[in-house]
Amino acid sequence: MKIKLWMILGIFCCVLAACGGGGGNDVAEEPPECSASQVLQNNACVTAPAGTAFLDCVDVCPTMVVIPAGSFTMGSPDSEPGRSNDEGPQHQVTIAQPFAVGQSPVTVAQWSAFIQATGYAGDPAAINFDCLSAGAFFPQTSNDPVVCVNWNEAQAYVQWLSQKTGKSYRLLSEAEWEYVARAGTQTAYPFPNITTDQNGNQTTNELAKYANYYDFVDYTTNSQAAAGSFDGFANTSPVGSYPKNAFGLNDVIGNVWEWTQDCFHIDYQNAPTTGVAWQAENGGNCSFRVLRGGSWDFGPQVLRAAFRGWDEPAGRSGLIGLRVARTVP
Ligand SMILES: [Ca+2]
Repeated sequence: MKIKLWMILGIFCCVLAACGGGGGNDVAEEPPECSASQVLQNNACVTAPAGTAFLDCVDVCPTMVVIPAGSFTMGSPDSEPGRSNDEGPQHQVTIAQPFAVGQSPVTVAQWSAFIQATGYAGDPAAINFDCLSAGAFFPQTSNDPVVCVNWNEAQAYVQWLSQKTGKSYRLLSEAEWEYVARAGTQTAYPFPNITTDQNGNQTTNELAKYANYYDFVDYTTNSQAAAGSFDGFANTSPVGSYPKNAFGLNDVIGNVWEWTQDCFHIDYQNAPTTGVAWQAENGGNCSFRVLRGGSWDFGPQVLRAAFRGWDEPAGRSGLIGLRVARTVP
Protein backbone atom coordinates (compact mmCIF):
# COMPACT_ATOMS: atom_id res chain seq x y z
CA MET A 1 0.00 0.00 0.00
CA LYS A 2 2.76 2.34 0.93
CA ILE A 3 4.36 1.69 -2.45
CA LYS A 4 1.15 2.48 -4.29
CA LEU A 5 0.77 5.79 -2.49
CA TRP A 6 4.26 6.78 -3.47
CA MET A 7 3.59 5.83 -7.06
CA ILE A 8 0.45 7.99 -7.17
CA LEU A 9 2.30 10.89 -5.58
CA GLY A 10 5.07 10.42 -8.13
CA ILE A 11 2.68 10.49 -11.07
CA PHE A 12 0.97 13.60 -9.65
CA CYS A 13 4.32 15.37 -9.32
CA CYS A 14 5.25 14.38 -12.89
CA VAL A 15 2.01 15.85 -14.21
CA LEU A 16 2.64 19.05 -12.29
CA ALA A 17 6.16 19.28 -13.64
CA ALA A 18 4.97 18.71 -17.21
CA CYS A 19 2.29 21.37 -16.89
CA GLY A 20 4.49 23.88 -15.17
CA GLY A 21 6.18 25.16 -18.31
CA GLY A 22 4.62 28.57 -18.02
CA GLY A 23 5.46 28.99 -14.38
CA GLY A 24 8.60 31.00 -15.04
CA ASN A 25 10.74 28.96 -12.63
CA ASP A 26 13.06 27.40 -15.25
CA VAL A 27 16.74 27.69 -14.41
CA ALA A 28 19.23 27.48 -17.26
CA GLU A 29 21.22 24.27 -16.87
CA GLU A 30 24.97 24.57 -16.38
CA PRO A 31 26.83 23.04 -19.33
CA PRO A 32 28.46 19.75 -18.33
CA GLU A 33 32.16 19.74 -17.60
CA CYS A 34 33.86 17.72 -20.32
CA SER A 35 37.08 15.74 -19.90
CA ALA A 36 40.22 16.72 -21.81
CA SER A 37 39.46 14.26 -24.61
CA GLN A 38 35.95 15.65 -25.16
CA VAL A 39 34.25 18.69 -26.62
CA LEU A 40 30.84 20.17 -25.88
CA GLN A 41 28.26 19.55 -28.60
CA ASN A 42 24.56 20.40 -28.17
CA ASN A 43 25.16 20.76 -24.46
CA ALA A 44 26.61 17.24 -24.17
CA CYS A 45 30.20 16.03 -23.95
CA VAL A 46 31.31 13.98 -26.95
CA THR A 47 34.70 12.58 -27.97
CA ALA A 48 36.83 15.27 -29.58
CA PRO A 49 37.45 14.96 -33.35
CA ALA A 50 40.19 12.61 -34.52
CA GLY A 51 43.56 14.33 -34.49
CA THR A 52 42.78 16.44 -31.42
CA ALA A 53 45.76 16.57 -29.06
CA PHE A 54 45.09 16.87 -25.35
CA LEU A 55 46.66 16.57 -21.90
CA ASP A 56 45.09 14.93 -18.85
CA CYS A 57 47.47 16.76 -16.54
CA VAL A 58 49.98 19.54 -17.01
CA ASP A 59 53.74 19.11 -17.02
CA VAL A 60 54.07 15.37 -16.52
CA CYS A 61 51.37 13.71 -18.63
CA PRO A 62 52.17 12.59 -22.16
CA THR A 63 50.33 14.51 -24.89
CA MET A 64 47.56 12.29 -26.21
CA VAL A 65 45.91 12.31 -29.65
CA VAL A 66 42.39 11.14 -30.50
CA ILE A 67 42.57 8.28 -33.03
CA PRO A 68 39.56 7.58 -35.25
CA ALA A 69 37.68 4.29 -35.29
CA GLY A 70 38.35 2.33 -38.48
CA SER A 71 39.37 -0.87 -40.25
CA PHE A 72 42.66 -1.99 -41.72
CA THR A 73 44.42 -5.08 -42.99
CA MET A 74 46.90 -6.32 -40.39
CA GLY A 75 50.04 -8.19 -41.40
CA SER A 76 51.96 -8.40 -44.66
CA PRO A 77 51.15 -10.16 -47.92
CA ASP A 78 53.23 -13.21 -48.89
CA SER A 79 54.69 -11.12 -51.69
CA GLU A 80 56.20 -8.45 -49.42
CA PRO A 81 60.03 -8.52 -49.64
CA GLY A 82 61.69 -9.23 -46.31
CA ARG A 83 58.56 -10.45 -44.54
CA SER A 84 58.38 -13.56 -42.38
CA ASN A 85 55.58 -15.97 -41.61
CA ASP A 86 54.78 -14.47 -38.24
CA GLU A 87 53.33 -11.46 -40.13
CA GLY A 88 50.51 -13.55 -41.57
CA PRO A 89 47.92 -14.49 -42.38
CA GLN A 90 46.72 -11.02 -43.20
CA HIS A 91 43.38 -10.30 -41.60
CA GLN A 92 40.93 -7.45 -41.33
CA VAL A 93 40.82 -5.66 -37.96
CA THR A 94 38.03 -3.26 -37.09
CA ILE A 95 38.44 -0.82 -34.25
CA ALA A 96 34.89 0.22 -33.43
CA GLN A 97 35.51 3.14 -31.11
CA PRO A 98 37.91 6.06 -31.17
CA PHE A 99 40.71 5.83 -28.62
CA ALA A 100 43.66 7.97 -27.64
CA VAL A 101 47.35 7.33 -28.17
CA GLY A 102 50.46 9.10 -26.95
CA GLN A 103 51.65 11.56 -29.57
CA SER A 104 55.20 10.29 -29.01
CA PRO A 105 56.90 7.55 -27.06
CA VAL A 106 57.14 8.38 -23.33
CA THR A 107 60.11 10.70 -22.85
CA VAL A 108 62.96 10.67 -20.36
CA ALA A 109 61.38 13.73 -18.65
CA GLN A 110 57.95 12.10 -18.39
CA TRP A 111 59.42 8.91 -16.96
CA SER A 112 61.54 10.88 -14.47
CA ALA A 113 58.38 12.64 -13.25
CA PHE A 114 56.85 9.24 -12.54
CA ILE A 115 59.90 8.09 -10.60
CA GLN A 116 60.06 11.36 -8.69
CA ALA A 117 56.36 11.32 -7.80
CA THR A 118 56.27 7.70 -6.68
CA GLY A 119 59.80 6.75 -5.66
CA TYR A 120 59.26 3.65 -7.81
CA ALA A 121 62.38 1.53 -7.51
CA GLY A 122 61.83 -0.48 -10.69
CA ASP A 123 61.20 -4.14 -11.35
CA PRO A 124 63.30 -6.16 -8.86
CA ALA A 125 63.47 -8.97 -11.43
CA ALA A 126 64.65 -6.73 -14.26
CA ILE A 127 67.22 -8.11 -16.67
CA ASN A 128 69.55 -5.46 -18.08
CA PHE A 129 70.27 -6.73 -21.59
CA ASP A 130 72.40 -3.80 -22.65
CA CYS A 131 71.52 -1.18 -20.05
CA LEU A 132 73.82 0.26 -17.47
CA SER A 133 72.46 0.41 -13.93
CA ALA A 134 71.87 4.13 -14.52
CA GLY A 135 70.04 3.55 -17.79
CA ALA A 136 71.07 3.89 -21.42
CA PHE A 137 74.65 3.32 -22.52
CA PHE A 138 74.50 6.43 -24.74
CA PRO A 139 73.67 10.07 -24.02
CA GLN A 140 70.04 11.18 -24.14
CA THR A 141 68.21 14.51 -23.81
CA SER A 142 65.16 14.84 -21.57
CA ASN A 143 63.04 14.89 -24.73
CA ASP A 144 64.40 11.59 -26.06
CA PRO A 145 62.24 8.50 -25.61
CA VAL A 146 62.97 6.78 -22.32
CA VAL A 147 64.71 3.41 -22.76
CA CYS A 148 65.81 0.65 -20.38
CA VAL A 149 62.22 0.30 -19.22
CA ASN A 150 60.85 -3.22 -19.20
CA TRP A 151 57.27 -4.39 -19.77
CA ASN A 152 56.58 -4.80 -16.05
CA GLU A 153 57.79 -1.26 -15.42
CA ALA A 154 55.66 0.00 -18.30
CA GLN A 155 52.66 -1.51 -16.50
CA ALA A 156 53.58 0.35 -13.31
CA TYR A 157 53.74 3.58 -15.31
CA VAL A 158 50.30 3.24 -16.90
CA GLN A 159 48.80 2.32 -13.54
CA TRP A 160 50.26 5.47 -12.04
CA LEU A 161 48.98 7.60 -14.92
CA SER A 162 45.52 6.08 -14.54
CA GLN A 163 45.50 6.76 -10.82
CA LYS A 164 46.77 10.29 -11.26
CA THR A 165 44.29 11.27 -13.98
CA GLY A 166 41.28 9.06 -13.23
CA LYS A 167 41.45 7.80 -16.85
CA SER A 168 42.13 4.30 -18.18
CA TYR A 169 45.75 4.38 -19.36
CA ARG A 170 47.29 1.24 -20.81
CA LEU A 171 49.68 0.04 -23.50
CA LEU A 172 48.44 -0.32 -27.06
CA SER A 173 47.39 -3.72 -28.29
CA GLU A 174 49.55 -5.03 -31.12
CA ALA A 175 46.65 -4.50 -33.54
CA GLU A 176 46.15 -0.92 -32.36
CA TRP A 177 49.86 -0.33 -32.80
CA GLU A 178 49.84 -1.48 -36.42
CA TYR A 179 46.67 0.51 -37.06
CA VAL A 180 48.25 3.75 -35.88
CA ALA A 181 51.60 2.95 -37.54
CA ARG A 182 49.90 2.44 -40.89
CA ALA A 183 47.60 5.45 -40.39
CA GLY A 184 45.63 4.58 -43.48
CA THR A 185 48.52 3.24 -45.58
CA GLN A 186 48.85 -0.36 -46.69
CA THR A 187 52.39 -0.31 -48.10
CA ALA A 188 55.36 -2.12 -46.55
CA TYR A 189 56.62 1.15 -45.11
CA PRO A 190 53.94 3.67 -44.13
CA PHE A 191 55.78 6.39 -46.03
CA PRO A 192 55.74 7.39 -49.70
CA ASN A 193 58.35 6.44 -52.28
CA ILE A 194 60.32 3.81 -50.36
CA THR A 195 61.78 1.36 -52.86
CA THR A 196 63.19 -1.89 -51.55
CA ASP A 197 65.44 -4.77 -52.56
CA GLN A 198 64.50 -8.45 -52.31
CA ASN A 199 65.17 -8.40 -48.57
CA GLY A 200 62.80 -5.52 -47.92
CA ASN A 201 65.59 -3.04 -47.30
CA GLN A 202 65.25 0.34 -48.93
CA THR A 203 67.36 0.98 -52.01
CA THR A 204 67.71 4.72 -51.33
CA ASN A 205 67.97 6.77 -48.15
CA GLU A 206 64.37 7.98 -48.47
CA LEU A 207 63.34 6.50 -45.10
CA ALA A 208 65.74 8.90 -43.37
CA LYS A 209 63.22 11.69 -44.00
CA TYR A 210 60.67 9.97 -41.79
CA ALA A 211 62.34 7.89 -39.11
CA ASN A 212 65.41 7.24 -37.00
CA TYR A 213 66.90 3.83 -37.73
CA TYR A 214 70.23 2.20 -38.41
CA ASP A 215 70.35 4.13 -41.61
CA PHE A 216 71.64 3.57 -45.10
CA VAL A 217 75.14 4.82 -44.35
CA ASP A 218 75.38 2.74 -41.19
CA TYR A 219 73.76 -0.20 -42.94
CA THR A 220 76.04 -0.31 -45.93
CA THR A 221 79.24 0.38 -44.02
CA ASN A 222 78.20 -1.70 -41.03
CA SER A 223 79.32 1.07 -38.74
CA GLN A 224 77.41 3.35 -36.49
CA ALA A 225 78.92 6.70 -37.31
CA ALA A 226 76.71 9.68 -36.51
CA ALA A 227 78.67 11.62 -39.10
CA GLY A 228 77.22 10.90 -42.49
CA SER A 229 74.13 9.41 -40.96
CA PHE A 230 71.28 10.38 -43.27
CA ASP A 231 68.66 10.46 -40.54
CA GLY A 232 70.91 12.59 -38.35
CA PHE A 233 71.06 10.45 -35.21
CA ALA A 234 73.35 7.61 -34.21
CA ASN A 235 71.30 6.70 -31.12
CA THR A 236 67.80 7.78 -29.99
CA SER A 237 66.50 11.11 -31.30
CA PRO A 238 64.38 13.69 -29.47
CA VAL A 239 60.72 12.82 -30.07
CA GLY A 240 59.16 14.79 -32.89
CA SER A 241 62.37 15.09 -34.91
CA TYR A 242 60.49 13.73 -37.95
CA PRO A 243 57.08 14.59 -39.45
CA LYS A 244 53.90 13.38 -37.78
CA ASN A 245 51.97 10.63 -39.55
CA ALA A 246 48.41 11.03 -40.86
CA PHE A 247 46.99 10.32 -37.38
CA GLY A 248 49.15 13.05 -35.84
CA LEU A 249 51.69 10.75 -34.17
CA ASN A 250 55.49 10.98 -34.02
CA ASP A 251 58.11 8.25 -34.07
CA VAL A 252 55.76 5.29 -34.35
CA ILE A 253 58.28 3.78 -36.75
CA GLY A 254 61.91 3.79 -35.61
CA ASN A 255 63.64 5.55 -32.71
CA VAL A 256 62.70 2.93 -30.06
CA TRP A 257 60.86 -0.37 -30.00
CA GLU A 258 57.55 0.08 -28.21
CA TRP A 259 56.10 -2.44 -25.77
CA THR A 260 52.57 -3.57 -26.56
CA GLN A 261 50.15 -5.38 -24.28
CA ASP A 262 50.10 -8.62 -26.27
CA CYS A 263 51.65 -11.99 -25.51
CA PHE A 264 53.62 -13.39 -28.43
CA HIS A 265 51.87 -15.65 -30.96
CA ILE A 266 53.88 -17.27 -33.72
CA ASP A 267 51.47 -16.03 -36.37
CA TYR A 268 47.97 -14.55 -36.82
CA GLN A 269 45.99 -17.82 -37.03
CA ASN A 270 42.79 -17.14 -35.02
CA ALA A 271 43.91 -13.62 -34.16
CA PRO A 272 41.21 -11.31 -32.77
CA THR A 273 39.66 -8.93 -35.28
CA THR A 274 38.50 -6.20 -32.92
CA GLY A 275 41.79 -4.58 -31.94
CA VAL A 276 41.84 -6.04 -28.42
CA ALA A 277 45.11 -7.23 -26.91
CA TRP A 278 45.74 -10.92 -27.67
CA GLN A 279 46.78 -12.62 -24.46
CA ALA A 280 47.42 -16.30 -23.63
CA GLU A 281 44.49 -17.63 -25.68
CA ASN A 282 45.17 -19.50 -28.94
CA GLY A 283 48.69 -20.48 -27.96
CA GLY A 284 49.94 -17.10 -26.76
CA ASN A 285 53.31 -17.19 -25.03
CA CYS A 286 53.23 -14.61 -22.23
CA SER A 287 56.89 -15.24 -21.40
CA PHE A 288 57.37 -12.81 -24.27
CA ARG A 289 55.56 -9.55 -24.96
CA VAL A 290 55.30 -8.08 -28.41
CA LEU A 291 57.49 -5.15 -29.44
CA ARG A 292 56.80 -2.99 -32.45
CA GLY A 293 58.38 -0.29 -34.54
CA GLY A 294 62.04 -1.20 -34.91
CA SER A 295 64.56 1.17 -33.41
CA TRP A 296 67.60 3.36 -33.96
CA ASP A 297 69.77 0.24 -33.96
CA PHE A 298 67.89 -1.78 -36.59
CA GLY A 299 68.10 -1.70 -40.36
CA PRO A 300 65.28 -0.57 -42.62
CA GLN A 301 63.70 -3.99 -43.19
CA VAL A 302 62.70 -4.09 -39.52
CA LEU A 303 60.92 -0.75 -39.84
CA ARG A 304 58.22 -2.17 -42.10
CA ALA A 305 54.79 -1.62 -40.54
CA ALA A 306 54.12 -5.36 -40.27
CA PHE A 307 57.41 -6.35 -38.62
CA ARG A 308 57.06 -7.97 -35.20
CA GLY A 309 59.56 -8.21 -32.35
CA TRP A 310 59.24 -9.66 -28.88
CA ASP A 311 61.14 -9.84 -25.61
CA GLU A 312 60.88 -11.01 -22.04
CA PRO A 313 58.69 -8.77 -19.85
CA ALA A 314 61.60 -8.33 -17.44
CA GLY A 315 64.05 -7.35 -20.20
CA ARG A 316 65.46 -3.84 -20.31
CA SER A 317 67.24 -2.58 -23.40
CA GLY A 318 68.57 0.71 -24.70
CA LEU A 319 66.55 -0.02 -27.83
CA ILE A 320 63.18 -0.39 -26.10
CA GLY A 321 60.74 2.22 -24.79
CA LEU A 322 56.97 2.57 -24.59
CA ARG A 323 53.97 4.48 -25.85
CA VAL A 324 50.71 4.74 -23.94
CA ALA A 325 47.07 4.60 -24.98
CA ARG A 326 43.85 5.34 -23.20
CA THR A 327 40.21 4.66 -23.63
CA VAL A 328 38.05 7.68 -24.47
CA PRO A 329 36.05 9.54 -23.26
CA1 LIG B 1 69.88 6.72 -37.00
